[in-house]
Amino acid sequence: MFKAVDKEIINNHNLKLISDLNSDFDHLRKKLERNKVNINDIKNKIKNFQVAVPTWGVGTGGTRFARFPGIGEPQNIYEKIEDCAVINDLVGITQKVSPHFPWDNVSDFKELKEFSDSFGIGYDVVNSNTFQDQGEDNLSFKYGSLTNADQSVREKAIQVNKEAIEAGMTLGSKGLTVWVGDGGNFPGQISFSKSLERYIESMKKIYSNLPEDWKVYLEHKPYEPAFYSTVISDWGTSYICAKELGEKAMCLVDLGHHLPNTNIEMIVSRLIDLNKLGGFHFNDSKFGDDDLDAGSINPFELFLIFNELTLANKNGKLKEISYMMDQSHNVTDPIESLILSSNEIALCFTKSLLVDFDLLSELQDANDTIGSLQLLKTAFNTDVNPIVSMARYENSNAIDPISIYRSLNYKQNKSKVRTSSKGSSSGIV
Ligand code: RM4
Ligand code: MN
Ligand code: MN
Repeated sequence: MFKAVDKEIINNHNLKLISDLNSDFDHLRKKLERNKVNINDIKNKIKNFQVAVPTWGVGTGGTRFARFPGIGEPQNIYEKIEDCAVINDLVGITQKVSPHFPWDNVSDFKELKEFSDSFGIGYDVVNSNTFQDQGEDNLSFKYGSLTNADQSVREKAIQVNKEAIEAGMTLGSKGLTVWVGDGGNFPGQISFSKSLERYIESMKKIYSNLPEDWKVYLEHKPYEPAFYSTVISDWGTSYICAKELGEKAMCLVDLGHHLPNTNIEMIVSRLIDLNKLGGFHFNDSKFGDDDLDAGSINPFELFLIFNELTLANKNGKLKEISYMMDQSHNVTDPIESLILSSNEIALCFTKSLLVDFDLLSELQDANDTIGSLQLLKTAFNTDVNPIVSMARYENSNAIDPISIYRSLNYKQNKSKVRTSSKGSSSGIV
């Protein structure tokens, strides 16, 4: 901690803001007390909250049309870790990163772990990439990876996942997320039935390579890159596969992986009740898998998701959940986006802690529709910034992370030592 951002700079900045924060916090404390809500209990929960940063998220993303590189952007996993450490030194709730393989492959993972340890950065769930070709052989993922008609291509995709598990073991991860781009672009292109069968067969082989204390997270997505059908298209398919695989297999909900207007909070509730909710990829979207910053478009939805989680936790139904962001930053400095997004996520979690779920249950049973909605809206409309900022302050992080970050001129300085990537090739990351 505080290798990427000097602690003194944070302290000096905080000194200028603490008096205003104290009075805002006190005002909110009194307000919440009227509803018998103890602000310090909530603050302590926020101080312990964590959400992982995707390593691919600190690189500048692109669209299908072009990629416009940002200045001083990281070129390899070491530089990505440096950027992630800047974020964490400022916000403190992003102590882990979620790496992507083979994108983040290195020759010596022990050395990488020592490097990230020195920045106070650990590893959350690892991700495998079988959605683009790799290696010199002729085994292409063009027509699918784990579900490809050709067994040798399937074996190659299984091998990519095994290698991701091995890398993750050295790095201290405890899980693997599998998202496949497999599917079809045209009616008749693939057999729905055979591809699902092959997926399960391939996943069983990956599953058998999981260490005892690991989980595998299955990520569904309705379209893209396949536009007519995807093999793991929705949470129901994901659930069926997770169930078939066994206890270590869980479902992962990427918020952007739903068609517009899907009720994601209800999916979350269902997966909790079915004991198969394993993790999240937080982001936001207007149309589909836009990978926009969490909470930027529909913060109410994010709040409603946390509402389900907080309720389930209260009822003893919630197991360990991996919270991760999955965003692509095309027009912003990724560091700023990830700081803001982690804050949005923490804010929505905080607001969910304000809800009186016993009262909500009474209102629901009394068919008091407006009363129920009002209860949720009151929590959602409460400005809980003083709680989240105070949690950061008490954890020795920044009260106002973005303004400190801007004062550092970090990317300008990095651009002098980092080689710049040219070109405008397309791509999501
Ligand atoms: C996919 C999916 C995966 C992510 C890749 C980069 O759409 O969300 O989780 O690893 O993008
Ligand atoms: Mn995702
Ligand atoms: Mn995605």
